[in-house]
Amino acid sequence: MGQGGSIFDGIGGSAMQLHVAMLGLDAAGKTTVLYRLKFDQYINTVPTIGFNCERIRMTTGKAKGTSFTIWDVGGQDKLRPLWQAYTRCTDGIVFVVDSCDVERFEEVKMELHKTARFPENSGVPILVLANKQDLPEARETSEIEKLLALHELSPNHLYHVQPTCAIIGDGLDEALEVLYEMIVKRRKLAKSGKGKPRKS
Ligand SMILES: Nc1nc2c(ncn2[C@@H]2O[C@H](COP(=O)(O)OP(=O)(O)OP(=O)(O)O)[C@@H](O)[C@H]2O)c(=O)[nH]1
Ligand SMILES: [Mg+2]
Repeated sequence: MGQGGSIFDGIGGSAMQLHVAMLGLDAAGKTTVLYRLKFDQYINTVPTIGFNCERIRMTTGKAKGTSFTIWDVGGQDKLRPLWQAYTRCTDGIVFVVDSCDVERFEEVKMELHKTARFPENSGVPILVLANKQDLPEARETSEIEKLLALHELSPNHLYHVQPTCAIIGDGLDEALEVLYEMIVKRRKLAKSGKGKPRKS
């Protein structure tokens, strides 16, 4: 959860500190996303064994001034049992998907729903990055949303699917803006004690 103070500090304001776990199968593009956001350039990656962590400060839009601390966790199957530890007490989950890797969509779906079902992740907003949209065989976001059965997520999860290309950074700023909005919406709903709509 955000560092310091009550979880409601900064609602509608500009100085929130948000913690986000970035998950997804190996080679989906998580580390490329992280370094693109942090350094505003393409950085060649190697498979992550363990995790990378960077703080990204938003400089434009509604989220201006907000800092996202993003934990990018290795996606190889032997590392996936670690995911649960990184999603504990996060404000949001970013799930990166290789939009071309059709053979593994079923595996992505299983891992995503497993993560969403952890009791500590109940109601945590989920941002799906439909990455590698620069490649001709990339599936569209509407198809990915359907194949991952996002409508089957518990109704208390806000979610959004964003098309991205981490190599050049397309869609990433917009994605964080939507994540910010979902987190703010969740907090406002929690504060008012009202039910939670499912889509951003
Ligand atoms: N064409 C294309 N390639 C991408 C994109 N994003 C990442 N890649 C490539 O995909 C490969 C894997 O990227 P990584 O960022 O290392 O993947 P990862 O999800 O961190 O993988 P693990 O650390 O093993 O979990 C690299 O060769 C990247 O250059 C993209 O948007 N388009
Ligand atoms: Mg990585």
